[in-house]
Parts: sequence; C-alpha cells; structure tokens
Amino acid sequence: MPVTRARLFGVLAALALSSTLLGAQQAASAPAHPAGPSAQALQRAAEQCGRNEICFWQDNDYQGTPWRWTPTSGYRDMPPYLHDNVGSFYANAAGCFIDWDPHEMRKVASGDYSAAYKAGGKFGSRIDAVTTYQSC
Ligand SMILES: [Ca+2]
Repeated sequence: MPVTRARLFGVLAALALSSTLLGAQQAASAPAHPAGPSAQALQRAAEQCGRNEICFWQDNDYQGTPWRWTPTSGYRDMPPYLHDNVGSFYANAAGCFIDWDPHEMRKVASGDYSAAYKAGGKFGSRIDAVTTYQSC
C-alpha cells in the first residue's frame, strides 16, 4: 500500500517537525479557514447561485435545487412549494421580499443570505413574493 506508507511517512515527518519546532509548526499546519458545516453549506450555495440571481431553497443549508429570481424578472410570486416556506436563500442581487398578509416588504442586498430562514419565525416562514429593490 504505497499511499498508506506515504501518508504514514507524512504524519511521522509532521510529528517530528512539530516536536522540534514546537508550537510554531503546529499553528502553521492548521487550516487557515476550517471548513465547518456552515462553511461547506455556504460554498454549496455560492456554487449553485449565479451572478445577479437570488436563489431560494425549501430546505435549510441550500440543499437541493434552488428556485432562481433575477431583477429583470420583476415581481414574481413564489412557487407554491416556497410560499411561507423558504428554508434558505442566497442573494447575488438586490431585491425585495414580500409577505402579503400582514403586508410587509424586506429589502435584501447582494451578499445577504440565510441558511435557516424559517427558524424562529424568520421571514422565510412568511415570504410570498419577490420584487425589485426599487419597488420596496
Ligand atoms: Ca405569507
């Protein structure tokens, strides 16, 4: 098993280095941006949501295929499965989220996102439509 042997050698070499160079080597070998669950979810969202789109998922953490809206679409009702039921969203464009009753509009900026947008009665549990930022 050459791969295993190479890995074992790498581990031993790292141990030898860290023991001789003390903490400095350990700190340098730690990942600069540890990829925890939320970082992985955000990466998934960024990969699925294109430029100038706002993407909506029924589930939390950007799981599955998003419904996409762009500013040139103008006003759009959410598809039925997303009415009051947006688990997560990722915005690569500015927009405006709407709840019909009680009527409320929420401005959204490019770069906004939520991985758990229904939790605790957040607006994902109320959203019915999306329109342009200028219409907000
Ligand atoms: Ca609603």
